[in-house]
Amino acid sequence: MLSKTLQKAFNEQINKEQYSAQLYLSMAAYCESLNLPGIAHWLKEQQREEIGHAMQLYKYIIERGGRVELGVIEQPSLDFKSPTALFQDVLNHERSITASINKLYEKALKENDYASQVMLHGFIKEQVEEEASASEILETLKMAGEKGQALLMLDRQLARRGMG
Ligand code: OFO
Repeated sequence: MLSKTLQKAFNEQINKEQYSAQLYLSMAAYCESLNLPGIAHWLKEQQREEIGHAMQLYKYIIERGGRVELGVIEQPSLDFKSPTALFQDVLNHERSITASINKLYEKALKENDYASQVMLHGFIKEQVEEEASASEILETLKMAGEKGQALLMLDRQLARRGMG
């Protein structure tokens, strides 16, 4: 059985994952408005992944005899200034999620809750990938700039996410 402290922390993490999904969908909508359907597609795939993270936590709380308690999802930004600024925001956001997962893990360590520790290993690994992919796209945008051919090429490349 999950302790009340851990149950609260896992529920808070569900809310953060739901906010991540909301943020990436808002970012996708911004990219659609700039006629960048490939980047928008990448962000919509990201949104789906975030819902997946929330649902993994949902399932885990229930498996451990806990109670899922959903909260209000904060409104995301609507304007992101530029594609480069947007990916800087993605990277900053993922770093804040990594910090939050690490805090959750520390709580599981403190309580000697081994099952929660094992469950969180997947999330810790996932955060390495999340930060790496955001950082890679950000670096490409910084190098290639945001105008013309280079941006179009990146848009085409990101359109292929999830297509093997
Ligand atoms: Fe982006 O990894 Fe979940 O929030």
